[in-house]
Amino acid sequence: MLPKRYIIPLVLGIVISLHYFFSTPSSTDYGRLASLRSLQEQFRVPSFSNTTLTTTTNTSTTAAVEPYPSNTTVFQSFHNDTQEHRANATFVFLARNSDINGVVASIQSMEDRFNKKYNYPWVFLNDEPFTEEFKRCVVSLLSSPTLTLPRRVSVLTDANVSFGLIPPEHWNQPEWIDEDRARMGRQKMMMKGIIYGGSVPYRNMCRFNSGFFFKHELLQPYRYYWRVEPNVKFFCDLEYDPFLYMEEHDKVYSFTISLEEHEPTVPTLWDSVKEFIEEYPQFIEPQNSMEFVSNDGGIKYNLCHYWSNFEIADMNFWRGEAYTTFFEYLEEKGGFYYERWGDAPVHSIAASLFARRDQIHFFRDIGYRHENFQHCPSGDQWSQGRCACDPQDSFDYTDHSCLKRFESLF
Ligand SMILES: Nc1nc2c(ncn2[C@@H]2O[C@H](COP(=O)(O)OP(=O)(O)O)[C@@H](O)[C@H]2O)c(=O)[nH]1
Ligand SMILES: [Mg+2]
Repeated sequence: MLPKRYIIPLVLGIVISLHYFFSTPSSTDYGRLASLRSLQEQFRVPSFSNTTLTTTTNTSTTAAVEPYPSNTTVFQSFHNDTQEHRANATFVFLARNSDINGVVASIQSMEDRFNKKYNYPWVFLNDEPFTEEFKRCVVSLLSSPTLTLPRRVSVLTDANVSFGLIPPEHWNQPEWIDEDRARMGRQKMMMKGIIYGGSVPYRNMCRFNSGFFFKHELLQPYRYYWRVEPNVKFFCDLEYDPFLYMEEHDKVYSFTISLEEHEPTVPTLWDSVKEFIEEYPQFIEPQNSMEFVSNDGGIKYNLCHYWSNFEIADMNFWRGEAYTTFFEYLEEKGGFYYERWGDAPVHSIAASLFARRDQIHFFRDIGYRHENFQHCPSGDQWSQGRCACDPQDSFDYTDHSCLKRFESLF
């Protein structure tokens, strides 16, 4: 008979051993649950209980980041990182909760044609908190075995999806804007039938995309981004990494479609640009591409811009001194609200003035559609990319395209 005093330690020992044995991966359900719980803690994986998605808050930031409120959630998704060298890059998706169907369609298209092989992360931004439903939808889509290869659901690596809230001061119309003047501007534009002419949220969005998105906490770790919008289509397989292309060829900005802006949205933008050039000549790149945005050496704006709903670009360019000074200069003019300055002309003018012309790239092989225009590759690029678009239906050399002007730079 075992003496009584040995019984309790013995029982305790057996219990501890059993827990250890069953907690190791690939044993029983009990083990799966225990190791899943520790993974969740380690990687902040969302836990699904019945129909509720519970999330954890990401408070980790990199150095020199503004102290934003803890407003972001980060999920580790189930991607398998197969590529050896990847760029420091992410997708950026600004969206409203109500955009969810269009968001799903765009993610599906991007994953299918490119990202299933590369597994770059996704960052979603919103001026309102994303709903649990929005997040659940996106997270489950990005970890769905039906979306891409089954391997992706089982291997946990460093690709992730994160959801961030935009700080109000980066989004809302600033206090110092004269609202009476802004209202008059909106009314004038509405009378002219200009698209989004009466919308304040649209103006917030344009200003945010011009000067703030790259300051968001969730984008601090990254250098390159690919902007994606709801309901866009990627028509062709992409067999190489455009982020790496940007990095290896020293590109800072790229596009697929370029066109002319509605003049009434930017009546005084070019005056401000000219003032800026006079005040800060040191920021103008000697090998600039002024001819893309002006037909007369800078006297007038020709309205050409790169369509910014598609952008693959280098955030260091936006974070640099030239663009920071430029954006602040434009911001002070109030034109984002008194007029309706778009992020597309603002980005395009900056890229034309502060970057070398050879640092701007036309991704001819990326088939892309955002209503109402598309770029469809042709010839070998069309067949090799298995493009699902009509090469005859491409905006490239139509009347209001600026592609010819871009090509004439070289
Ligand atoms: N969170 C948020 N996103 C917005 C808002 N307005 C526009 N967006 C996003 O900004 C991008 C551009 O808006 P969109 O409606 O597509 O404008 P369009 O492409 O110029 O017609 C899209 O990704 C939208 O989801 C808004 O008020 N809040
Ligand atoms: Mg859009």
